Order: sequence, then C-alpha cells, then structure tokens
Amino acid sequence: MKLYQTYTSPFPTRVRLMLYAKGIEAEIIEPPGFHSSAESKGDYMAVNPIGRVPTLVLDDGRALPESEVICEYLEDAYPSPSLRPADPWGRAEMRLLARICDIYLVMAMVPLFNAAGRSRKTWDAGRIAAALAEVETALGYLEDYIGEGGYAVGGALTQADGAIVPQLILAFEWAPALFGAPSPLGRHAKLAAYWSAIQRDPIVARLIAETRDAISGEQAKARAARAG
Ligand SMILES: N[C@@H](CCC(=O)N[C@@H](CS)C(=O)NCC(=O)O)C(=O)O
Repeated sequence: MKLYQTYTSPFPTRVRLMLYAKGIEAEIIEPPGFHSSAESKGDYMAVNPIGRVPTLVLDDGRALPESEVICEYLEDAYPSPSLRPADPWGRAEMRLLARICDIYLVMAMVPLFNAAGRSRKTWDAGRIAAALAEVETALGYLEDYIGEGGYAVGGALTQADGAIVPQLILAFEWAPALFGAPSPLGRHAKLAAYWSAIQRDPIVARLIAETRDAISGEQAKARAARAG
C-alpha cells in the first residue's frame, strides 16, 4: 500500500493517524514538486486526477483520493483497533466534528493559505482580518461540539481527532505566527482543554511533531529563497 501525501498538509495527516493507530504498513510518497504548480505535479495527476493529496494506492493499483473516504475505507478494511465510537450517537458526533472542520474551518482558512503562497507585499490586510474572523467563527462551532474527555468524542482516539488536530495546528499556531494575530486558544476554553489533553496521546504527539517540523522546514526554505 502507498500513501501519496505531504507532511505540511492537514488532510494526509488525518490518514496517517489511521495508519499509525492501526499499525498499517504503507510506503509514504511525497509527490515531487507538489505544492508549486499544476504543471509541476506531472505524473501525480495520473495517480489522482483531482490533483490533491492524499491518495491511497492499494497493492493491486487501485487508487483512492479524499481523506475522509480513505479513512472510512481503512476503518472498514482494518477494523481493529477501531477508530469509530461504538455507539451510533458517538459516530454521529465524530462525523459532525470532522464535517465542521472540512466545511467551515477549512473554507475559512482558504484565503489565508492563498495569502501564504504569495509575497507579503500583495497581502490585503482587510481580507486577512476577515478570514481570521471566519476562522474564529468556525472554531466557535468546534467549541460547541468538542468532547470534554480528552478526546474529540468519548475517551478514546477516533477519526475526529485526525480531522481536528491538523486544523488546530494551523489555526492556533501557523496562522497567528504568520499573520501576527493573537492565538485564538485563549478564547475557546473547551478547545484549549482538548488541545492540551490530546497532545498527550502518543500518536497525536507524533503527528503534531511531524507537522511542526514540516512547516518549519518549508518556512526555512522560503526564507532562504527570499534571501538568495
Ligand atoms: N477534500 C480533500 C482536500 C485535499 C486537499 O485540499 N489537499 C491539499 C493539501 S492540504 C492539496 O492537495 N492542495 C493542492 C495543492 O497544494 O496543489 C481531502 O479531504 O482529501
């Protein structure tokens, strides 16, 4: 099995949580030239015509895009240990939290991702402030529904943690640092308690460390490119 992905991206991180938690062996492949341009994605477009990461490729060559679909596939194909709550209501809560991330939080972040990819000289302060306000609203939705037992739902790791944690790295750390805004952490008490507790889970700690390393690596490359 192969996972095409990049370590800076939140969606593949959600899939790696499944691989690590279930002990599934997969070759991790970072498509060369991925984040630069559509043209530079080259052969990767044949693997995933949508042109996004992640893509899971099975040993027989079948390829599956879309992080949530991949996670559901892995859960069905490798049911133990389960990353779904046992009861229907818990499963609904897990899917709700993942959906809030995908629809509200990620969409709110898009203008910030776009700005990050462009020179600071082109940044529109009004647009950035509006996007940060949208992020704040979406974090409020997560605050309404996040579990209070140290995990997103109930007392154990589920797919919802995989959806939420990478987005919180971006919302709590990456965006405030890049755009010089105060971290939203202090404004969402339940999310702050979750953030502090979830980092004690060893699988989540590994994912966070991988993401932070990848983000600082990219930032160092960007600084070197600007300097040179
Ligand atoms: N809905 C997709 C979203 C995947 C996505 O947008 N991935 C980003 C990276 S986080 C991507 O590949 N963007 C295209 C690019 O960087 O060129 C999923 O859940 O897998």
